[in-house]
Amino acid sequence: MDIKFSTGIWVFGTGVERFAPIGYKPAKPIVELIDEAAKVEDLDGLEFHYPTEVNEDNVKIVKDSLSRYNIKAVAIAPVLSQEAQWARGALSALNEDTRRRAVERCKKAIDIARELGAEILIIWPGREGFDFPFTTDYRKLWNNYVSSIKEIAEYGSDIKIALEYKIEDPSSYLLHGSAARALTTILELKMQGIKNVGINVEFAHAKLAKEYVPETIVLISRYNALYHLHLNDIFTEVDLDLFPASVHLLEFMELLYWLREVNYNGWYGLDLFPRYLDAAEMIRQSIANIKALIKILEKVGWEKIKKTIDMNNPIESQKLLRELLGFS
Ligand SMILES: [Mn+2]
Repeated sequence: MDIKFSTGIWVFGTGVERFAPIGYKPAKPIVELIDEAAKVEDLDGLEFHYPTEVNEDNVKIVKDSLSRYNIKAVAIAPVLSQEAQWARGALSALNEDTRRRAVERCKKAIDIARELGAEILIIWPGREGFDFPFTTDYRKLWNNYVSSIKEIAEYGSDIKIALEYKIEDPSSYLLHGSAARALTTILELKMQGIKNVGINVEFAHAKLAKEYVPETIVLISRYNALYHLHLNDIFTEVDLDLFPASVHLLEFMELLYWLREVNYNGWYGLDLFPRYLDAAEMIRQSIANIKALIKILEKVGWEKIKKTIDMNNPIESQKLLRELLGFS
């Protein structure tokens, strides 16, 4: 299996979090971050936020720097959550000026994506929802959100618009809490002839939605909507972007099996939060985890795994689990 790995340039950031408000590491210029990323073997692509990481002023330098290292720009993610102006929503904002600003930001992010040759626009609808009961006309909220996505998808008809669902945080309640909820927007727009909206599945966000990620991948693939992946892991409720497969090992193995089975040929994106760890080393170990699991799957044999699944027999599947763990 030939896998292309990407990561967010934000992974090389300072590590600012709720309980470390100034971070753990010094801030560095974007070009230095790309220099660091280039040192990671097997990393073929990078993802950027617009306008905080890449913007009209630095896009040329970023482009030069990427081409010098032969790194591909994979995705641009417009900042729609981490600023006070989006406190009461961005693409779904009930305030029309705010909503217009959010849509315009996404269009500018698409321009940047085109300039860098990135094929994906990641929309993380982290403020598309509400915070308190009895405050919101949910009809207006959904109408605004879906028409914003429609306008963005029409503007970027050559770009894949990938919705990254999450159940809550930073807003208290989010419209796209699960894959199925994101699919309602995708299918509604499909019925209107818009075919470039899909999903970026973040492993930890799927776990927060109580999904079993291998099945989620299959559901999304039914609608040709699996556009991108943000691989990581999580213990229970707090989204700290841990090493992929470091907690949900067997689920991760089955996920990798099903990604192959649905012929996913997109990027294996890594959305990690190294905090006090060295970012390059966390990415290296994450890639090594995934590669090792694929090696195990190959060793046990894709055909054998398929046959076991097709038996639909829980007893036989336990034997397979032990074989995958090296106990047979
Ligand atoms: Mn993510």
